[in-house]
Amino acid sequence: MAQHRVCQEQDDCARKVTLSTMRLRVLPPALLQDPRVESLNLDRNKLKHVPGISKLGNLRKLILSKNEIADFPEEIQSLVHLEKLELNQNQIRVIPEGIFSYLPRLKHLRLNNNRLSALPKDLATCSSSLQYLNMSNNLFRAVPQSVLELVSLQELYVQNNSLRQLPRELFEGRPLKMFKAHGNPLREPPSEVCAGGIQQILSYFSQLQNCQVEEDRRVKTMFLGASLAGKSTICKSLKQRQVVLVSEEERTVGIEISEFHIQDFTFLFWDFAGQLEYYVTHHVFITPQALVILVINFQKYQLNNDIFRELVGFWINNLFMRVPNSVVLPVGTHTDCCTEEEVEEKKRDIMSKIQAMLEERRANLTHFINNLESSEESEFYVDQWDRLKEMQSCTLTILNLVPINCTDYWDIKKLETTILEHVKNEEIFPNVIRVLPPVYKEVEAAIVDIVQSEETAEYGMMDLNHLLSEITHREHLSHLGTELFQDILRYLHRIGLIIWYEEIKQLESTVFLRPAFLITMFKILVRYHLVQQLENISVDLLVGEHATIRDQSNWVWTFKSKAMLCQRAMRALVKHQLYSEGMRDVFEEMVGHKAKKGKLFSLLEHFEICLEVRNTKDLNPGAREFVPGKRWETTQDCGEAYYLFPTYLNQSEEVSERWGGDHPEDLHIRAYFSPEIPEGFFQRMKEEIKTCGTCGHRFQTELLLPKVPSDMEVPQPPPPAHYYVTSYGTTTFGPSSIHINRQSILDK
Ligand SMILES: Nc1nc2c(ncn2[C@@H]2O[C@H](COP(=O)(O)OP(=O)(O)OP(=O)(O)O)[C@@H](O)[C@H]2O)c(=O)[nH]1
Ligand SMILES: [Mg+2]
Repeated sequence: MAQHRVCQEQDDCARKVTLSTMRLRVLPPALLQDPRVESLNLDRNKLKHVPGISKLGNLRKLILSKNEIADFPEEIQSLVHLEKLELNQNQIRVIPEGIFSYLPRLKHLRLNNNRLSALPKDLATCSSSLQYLNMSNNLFRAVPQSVLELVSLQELYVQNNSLRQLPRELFEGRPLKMFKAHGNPLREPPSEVCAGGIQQILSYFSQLQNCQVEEDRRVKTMFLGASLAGKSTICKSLKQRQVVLVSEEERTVGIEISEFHIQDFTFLFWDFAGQLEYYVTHHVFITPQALVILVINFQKYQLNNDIFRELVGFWINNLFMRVPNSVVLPVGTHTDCCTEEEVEEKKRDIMSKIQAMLEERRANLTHFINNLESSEESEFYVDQWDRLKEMQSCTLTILNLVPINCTDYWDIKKLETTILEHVKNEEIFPNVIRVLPPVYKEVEAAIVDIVQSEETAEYGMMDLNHLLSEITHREHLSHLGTELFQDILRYLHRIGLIIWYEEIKQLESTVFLRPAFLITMFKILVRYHLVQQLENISVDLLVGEHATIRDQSNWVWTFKSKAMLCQRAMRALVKHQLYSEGMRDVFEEMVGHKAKKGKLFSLLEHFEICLEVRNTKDLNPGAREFVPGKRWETTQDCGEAYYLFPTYLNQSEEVSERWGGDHPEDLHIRAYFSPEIPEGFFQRMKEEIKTCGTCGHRFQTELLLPKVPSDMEVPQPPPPAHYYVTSYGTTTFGPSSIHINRQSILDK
């Protein structure tokens, strides 16, 4: 039956056979009768064994990916001409000795996504041929010796294993061009160094040579949770070693950063504001490998799902999205306002609901992975599949909830002891200890010194070269080269001590020595009561921006109704803040003017907090109604740059008035394009959407967006594209993707 689907090509006598996705459990006997086959693709079947494969002695390429192989097929040793072997996505635990020594031509070997913890010694016999090795997503605790002997390797993938150390030999004397190691508990070199690429790793090892290595024990600790939970109270009390009562009026604005030491551990506390308005900028600063202290007010907590979602579930979901492998310590505060029984009950309830969330996520991921795997067109979803698999491999570690009364120092002390116990536990925090060459610490100390110096401006923003020259003025660092300096900066950026966005063109030569300054900048524009801030702009400031009172009321109206701020309004808001905080000289650099974009705008756009809108009139709800299929007149560019803050788009009355209220069966899609709308996106959106990937329903969609008139002949749209929309997650359209937040599809 399978034979008619066998695609056989005669290509210069080389025979290729493709038998993918055919649910094969055994090899078709006919296949084994043709020893001329040189390329055999058997991926995505249900094979457990491949008896008889040795008959295909001319095979150069054998693909057995995504099957159910648990025992390595020993017959492969007979395939002496093999150049490419792919056994990824199986369940192989062991590869016996004496296979690879028969495969002297092997160039390409994929073993990723198995259960391997070791490789056979004789893999080294492929040393002159093997160029590509993928051993990612396995259980390796160390790089096998035989891999170190593969001197021809050009690409090596070891990500998502349990590696703690990478041997220096791995990077020396071989033409390695591509190396990936993320998702390992690396301490030597630390993963922040590995993320910098092969050059940075090499530089790290050369620095380590001939010097005393130092161990750095540092934990970035993020305090998350709703407002009034007690985050700042805990932070301050831990730091000051006494109960510090924060008043109810003293809400944290943005994020506050402080340093704290317990024994030889350094904690960088990031105290996040819990008020809703700040949530949009938090993601910029929520970084992996941190300890997350999730603070829950037990006085407010009730045993119902809504409260759970608000005080706990929301944050857990955020962590899933941003840093799915973090360690979370839930802390229940205000226990003095509850009875002992209540505390126990709430603790049990929270822990079991979090576990249920983890379980649901696991089940969802499995469900989506199975859907993709059984899809007829699964080859289109390789990227999504990889992403889902990666998500499946990492999950939050939830520590046991600690109930405390913040007004009692003994409870604060108890929390401190618990935190220390956890960070000392290598199973939970394998990354806390990092082995560093002394120069890393020296540069860090020099930077801390510069930050504290009176000559350094309050905002701590410095040009890259200026910073280097400041550092090299110090005698012991006078030989520091640019490259090593940048490597160390990259490391300090990743651990959160400084901020250097080298990937943003406009900011590549700017180092923020005080991350808090950026938070100050963000919170001027992303904060509660922004309307009042706009209304309170003084006449002097308005005059400075050549604006009138009428302009000001327009700004307020545009902001309230369209969530947009024009550049002058933003300048006035920022000016007020920076001038009052004595940072006048940095104003122009941050906000720019009509002709030049300021650094603040580059940042806000980079983190997708706002979007520049040039054609604001197009978004005017007063525009005449669009009739599908008809052309629509665009308006002229209005001159001044406007910025749209999607997070403030919460006034829906005007839209409801014109378009009617929302209906539960509406399909809600939020499409977010950055930097521009992908070519042909709307043409494709108007085509038939075939099937929902989750429920299997067929449905159609029509996008209510106008055609922009064009004088030129409009080319015919491409033939209908088929794509899937799943009930959550990201759906890919060509090179771009849209994220679907919520939808309800009825089969009509
Ligand atoms: N009785 C009692 N009061 C507490 C406890 N923990 C915190 N508080 C009080 O609760 C209020 C809020 O505490 P904060 O530490 O400011 O809360 P937060 O989580 O930092 O809030 P945001 O900064 O708005 O996100 C303060 O008035 C604290 O004194 C506690 O365990 N018992
Ligand atoms: Mg606070």
